[in-house]
Parts: sequence; C-alpha cells; structure tokens
Amino acid sequence: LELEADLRLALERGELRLHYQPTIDMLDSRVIGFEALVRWQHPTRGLISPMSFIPLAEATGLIVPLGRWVLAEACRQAMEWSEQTGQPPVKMAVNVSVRQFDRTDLVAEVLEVLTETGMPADRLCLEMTESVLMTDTEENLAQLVKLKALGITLAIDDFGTGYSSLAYLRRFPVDTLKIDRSFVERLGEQTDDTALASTIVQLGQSLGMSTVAEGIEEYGQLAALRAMGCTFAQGFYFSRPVPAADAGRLLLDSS
Ligand code: G
Ligand code: G
Ligand code: MN
Ligand code: NA
Repeated sequence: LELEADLRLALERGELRLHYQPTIDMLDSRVIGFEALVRWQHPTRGLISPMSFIPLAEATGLIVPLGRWVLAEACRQAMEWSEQTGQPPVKMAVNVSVRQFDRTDLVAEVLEVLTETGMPADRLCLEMTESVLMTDTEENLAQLVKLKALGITLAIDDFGTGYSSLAYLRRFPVDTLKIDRSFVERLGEQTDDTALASTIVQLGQSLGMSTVAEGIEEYGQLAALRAMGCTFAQGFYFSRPVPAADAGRLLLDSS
C-alpha cells in the first residue's frame, strides 16, 4: 500500500507535526495544560488528519515508532515552554493506542522519554480508550500500575462510549475520566445526554477521579458542566488544536 510506505518515510523525514489543544480549569478558566494531537504534513496531500493514518499505523505496527515520537516531541515541547516562561512544565496529555501496550514495552519507553527530555513524570498524562482495560487485562493492568507508580496521570478517553464495566474502574489506577464529546453535544437540550454527563461527573467524584469534558463548543455547555462539578474543559469554545507557536501564546496569555 502506497500510504503505508509513505507513513514509514514520513517518520524518517520528519513530516509529522503535533497540534495542541488546551485543557482549561473549570473554576478559573485558566489553561492548565494541553492535549497533543498528531498530524501528518504530507508533501503533496497537505495536512492529513490522524483519523486517516492512526488506524493504518496500528495495523502495521508503525504506531510504535510513531507513538514514541509523539511522546518525546510533546514532552520536549512542554519543557521548552517551561524554560521560556520560567514556570513549571504544563500538564501534557498524550494519546496512547492499545497497540502500544501489546507491541512494545510502554513503561520502558515512557521512562526513556522522561529521562531524555527532563519532563517530570507528574506533568505527563497518558490518554487511553477503554479497550486498554478490556483486552489483555492482566498484562495491561501491570503496565498501568508501573506507570502510575512513576507518578504519571492516567486518563480514560472517550469515556462512556466503550464497553468497560464499572468494576474495571475500581481495579485500574485511573485518575481522570474524559467525557466523550457525544454527551456534551446535546447538553442543555432535554435529552438523556445531560443525565449521562452528570452521572459520569458524579462517578468521577465518588471514585476520586477528575473529569474532563471534551468538545465544548458553546457557553451553555460549559455552564452546564461547570454546574455539574466537572473539573476540566476542552473544546473549540476555548481553542481548536493549534500549532505549538499558537499554543505557546495561549499559555502566556493565560498566565
Ligand atoms: O485531532 P483530531 O481530532 O483529528 O484526532 C482524531 C483522533 O485521532 C482522536 O481520536 C485522537 O485521539 C486520535 N489521535 C490524535 N493524535 C494521536 C496520537 O498521537 N496517538 C494516537 N494513538 N491517537 C491520536
Ligand atoms: O479521541 P480524542 O478525544 O483524542 O479526540 C480529540 C479530537 O476531538 C480531535 O480530533 C479534536 O480536533 C476534536 N475536538 C476537540 N474539541 C472539539 C470540539 O469542540 N468540537 C469538535 N467537533 N471536535 C473537537
Ligand atoms: Mn484524547
Ligand atoms: Na476523546
């Protein structure tokens, strides 16, 4: 496949880019960190969305070197901002694929990247989908326990859309639930989504986990989630994912 060969080369040629979407504290509206989101600056096809190449990377195993690059670049950027602002590094959230759990020693890689970049473990958050909890459960649990012991924050992405049972949340050392965008979309309207979002926030509170609402586009959604006691917010209402230079300015404006 042409795209597969291209993606392999893209890594070597440095065609991957990270964009950063801020995470906002619901209480004071300040930027507390960013989620790193990968893009591919293709020489002829332009900027390609991760939706078009992450599945390919997962199927081919390229997700391992790609994932390592993302992790290292996101940590390097957090440290660069820290040096520029004189502030401690922002919290940096990186998406990790379930394939990174079964195809590589993720714990060793994370440790290497932290050592290479000087990023403190407690500034890094790893976002994973419920599939990490549901497949190879014992193996993944062991890795998550080690990551947690390093001081890394663990978040469940797109929470509420997968098939994980609530019992898994008790067993896994999860810190944060990211409320899937689909629940945020119709907030305020009289739909079950309002009840579901509120239930996830309360679930987080009762398990001592923080909650991040994804996909906030309107003030009404923000107000509703704030009233529910949701901890953090993300979405186009605050900012789209933006290149590092723009993210750095958001950070300065917010501090
Ligand atoms: O940024 P965007 O909204 O286009 O992201 C689309 C999807 O791609 C999201 O599900 C997001 O989690 C995923 N994604 C973005 N960057 C990465 C990455 O670095 N690694 C992995 N595994 N997934 C990513
Ligand atoms: O699965 P994950 O949560 O990592 O996906 C992040 C994706 O969500 C990125 O593709 C990002 O561009 C997208 N996204 C972030 N905020 C919003 C938003 O407010 N509205 C919409 N429609 N998409 C968003
Ligand atoms: Mn995510
Ligand atoms: Na998500």
